[in-house]
Amino acid sequence: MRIDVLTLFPEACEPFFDASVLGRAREAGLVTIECHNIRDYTKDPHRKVDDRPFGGGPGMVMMCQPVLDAVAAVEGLDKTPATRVLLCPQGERLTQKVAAKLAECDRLILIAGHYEGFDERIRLLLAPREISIGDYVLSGGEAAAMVVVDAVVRLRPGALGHKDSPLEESFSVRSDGPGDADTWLEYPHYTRPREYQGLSVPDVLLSGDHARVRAWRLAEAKRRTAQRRPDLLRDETSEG
Ligand code: 6GU
Repeated sequence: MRIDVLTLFPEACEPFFDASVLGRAREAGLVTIECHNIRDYTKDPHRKVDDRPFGGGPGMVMMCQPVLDAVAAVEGLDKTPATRVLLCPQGERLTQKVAAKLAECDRLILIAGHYEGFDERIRLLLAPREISIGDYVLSGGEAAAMVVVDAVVRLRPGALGHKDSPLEESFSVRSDGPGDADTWLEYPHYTRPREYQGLSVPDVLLSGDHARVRAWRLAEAKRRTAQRRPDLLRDETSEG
């Protein structure tokens, strides 16, 4: 898989892509991640990438030319057709299902904006998939791009050491999950020591009885989901 990230702040993204699971996936050749500075593609003598909005109002708007030329140039670096993703608060909410869909792509181009937003013609000309990571405002799309890359790459075969681990987690798509969401929150975990400040590990986890352990974990996952995220138990088709 190849991922190109277009941003005004590649230096903010690069260290994140070098660490942990992502860093190992890159070293293992499972994914190629390249960051590109949109400012490198401006034709403006002052290297401008943003301008004031027509009609007035606060903030600045990302201009068409630098973004569109950057996308064209970066797409041309590799003949594999790319799925274009624009990070913006108006986009579709990132969920595990969306991440799983993106993880099926051979190539992604993520476009992270800054300032008030993108000139609307960028949307019209690129017809990108638009993704938001939640209902809050970030100063720019960089953090969102990092979130998307992390959520996607860890789903690629071989990215996690233990083959089954993505399936066991919260928000993973599971056949035994509730409704269309197919998700439970994760059950509680314990590691050594058996007792810490008077708090003991539940006996069932020390029993060596794998069937009992599985049943306990499933019951705990359901209990947590009902308590903390009842919205996940609702069938998606019944939502307004
Ligand atoms: Cl993708 N961008 C910005 N600027 N803010 C956000 C977001 C993206 N997702 C949630 N908030």
